[in-house]
Amino acid sequence: MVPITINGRRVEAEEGSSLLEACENAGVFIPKLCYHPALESVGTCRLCLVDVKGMGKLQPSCMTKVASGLEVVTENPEILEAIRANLRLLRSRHPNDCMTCEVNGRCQFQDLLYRYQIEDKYDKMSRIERKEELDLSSPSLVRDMDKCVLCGRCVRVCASIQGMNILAMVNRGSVEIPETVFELPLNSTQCINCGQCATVCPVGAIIEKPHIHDVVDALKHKDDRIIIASTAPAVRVAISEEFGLAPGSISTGHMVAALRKCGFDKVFDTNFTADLTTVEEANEFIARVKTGGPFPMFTSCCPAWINMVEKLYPELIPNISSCRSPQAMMGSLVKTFYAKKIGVAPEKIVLTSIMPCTAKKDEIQREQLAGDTDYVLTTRELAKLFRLNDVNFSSLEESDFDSPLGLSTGAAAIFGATGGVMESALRTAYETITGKDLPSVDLNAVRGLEGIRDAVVDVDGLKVKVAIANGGANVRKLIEKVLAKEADYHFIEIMECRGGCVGGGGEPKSMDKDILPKRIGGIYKIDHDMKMRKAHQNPAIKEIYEEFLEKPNSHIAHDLLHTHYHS
Ligand code: HC1
Ligand code: SF4
Repeated sequence: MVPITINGRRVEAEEGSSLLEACENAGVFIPKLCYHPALESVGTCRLCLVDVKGMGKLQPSCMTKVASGLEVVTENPEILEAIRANLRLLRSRHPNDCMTCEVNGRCQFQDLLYRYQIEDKYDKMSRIERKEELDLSSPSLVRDMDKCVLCGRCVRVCASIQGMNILAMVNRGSVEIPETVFELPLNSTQCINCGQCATVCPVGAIIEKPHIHDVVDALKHKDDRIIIASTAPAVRVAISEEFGLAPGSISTGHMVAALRKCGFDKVFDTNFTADLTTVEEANEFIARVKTGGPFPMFTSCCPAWINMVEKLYPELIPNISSCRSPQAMMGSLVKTFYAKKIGVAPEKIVLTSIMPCTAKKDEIQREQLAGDTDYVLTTRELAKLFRLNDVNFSSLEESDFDSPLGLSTGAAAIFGATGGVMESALRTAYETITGKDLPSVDLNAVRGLEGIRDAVVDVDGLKVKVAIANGGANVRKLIEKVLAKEADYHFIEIMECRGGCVGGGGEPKSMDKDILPKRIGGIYKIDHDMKMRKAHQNPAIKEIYEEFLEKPNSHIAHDLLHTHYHS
């Protein structure tokens, strides 16, 4: 740490870190649009300008490094005028439909316009004068480049974190906007629908394809239909941030209560089917061990990963576990097992899945799964639904999930964090193979936030080599190694988003650089505090096998819980 002066106040800051971070750590507001803590800084929006003594003209603080003795001013008339001029320019090309925009009230640009009082007399555009075509082609995302503020965050996240390079800045008159290759509709590119571009977008230029309006409509006009929600492992933690709670806080009971308040007839838990996935997947792995492969076996629950394999690495299709994702298993069980159990036609059930993920919107439209899950709301959309219903989130009395698809173990909770699907599968595979209790339930070797991790797990003398990758660019690195035969793993967990589902493309937008470890902390706490921490011990899972599914990998289990892939 070195001493610097910010607005006449002496503070300590980390040498070599950015001045922007030093100012924010000191509680000094810095306006910004192109800066994002997860991305490399580029200094293009010219909003984070500061006056550094001895440096002449104003400097972008995101690109200026902290050095001992630096004297910085963040507010003076010259800085203010420069910021306002840059905002006015952006404002002049921005549409005027904030009132009905999907990110109204959650927009970093809107906040800045308000803070700096940039009036609309500079507005030259209305919705009628659309400049760029609205891209509705993707099942997961909507691109409205009229709303783009040219920050380039989507381009950087897609290239450097996801390793996909779907978007690039191209010239459009006097400005550069993010475009797809050959300006193709998003769905005609190799986009994997991960939605990371939407999570870093400071405005509404890239958003999840909204299902919220359909869900609101279904809840309003129920008729004789049963409206069901099912919630993913990662949502119960991240939803807290939308209601002012500390990142990492666990809101399971409040979330369930809020869903009931919105009018859902039943609230099921995707964690239940995460346990089911574990049992099916562990048994599939054991079967592969017995029959010699093919190895490595890859997990299959991340739909962006499935998209990546089908589009870029089709030769790996035989290696992907045939298990449907927990979301898809819930869909098929609700429309078969549950519909039968309550004596209702499947068409009379509307199932909404609440996911931290945009690719899950794509997944429900896959040919084999179509019709099972009706809608997918992201965590962001869920928060919007709660606000629309005047839910006073934290003051609600906590509620529990409904049975029979609502009971889960700690092993399901950790599906929401990178390494969790692997850890859960290993807990079950170990005990199924050896018939013995695991020496320790916590398999710390597979936890962490590094992009690629590996471990050797001793299963009664059988050395199982496992690997875990999170974040598309890391995934691609690991896959290239596997394809080059430089790695001989037996089992690999893949999550396309950094941190796993807690960092999904549908999660609340966050400018907290430690957001992933905070959310992951909440996920492991849920597991740690549970009595049942192994999927195969879940009594509701045992029951559904006895009553309906017979045994893991049975014929009916294959029909309802497994799937196939195509290039
Ligand atoms: Fe995930 Fe999964 S853990 S994919 O990360 O296997 O989205 O949370 O719901 O389906 O259960 C996401 C999270 C989620 C599935 C489960
Ligand atoms: Fe890139 Fe993912 Fe956005 Fe597609 S969804 S453009 S792959 S960041």
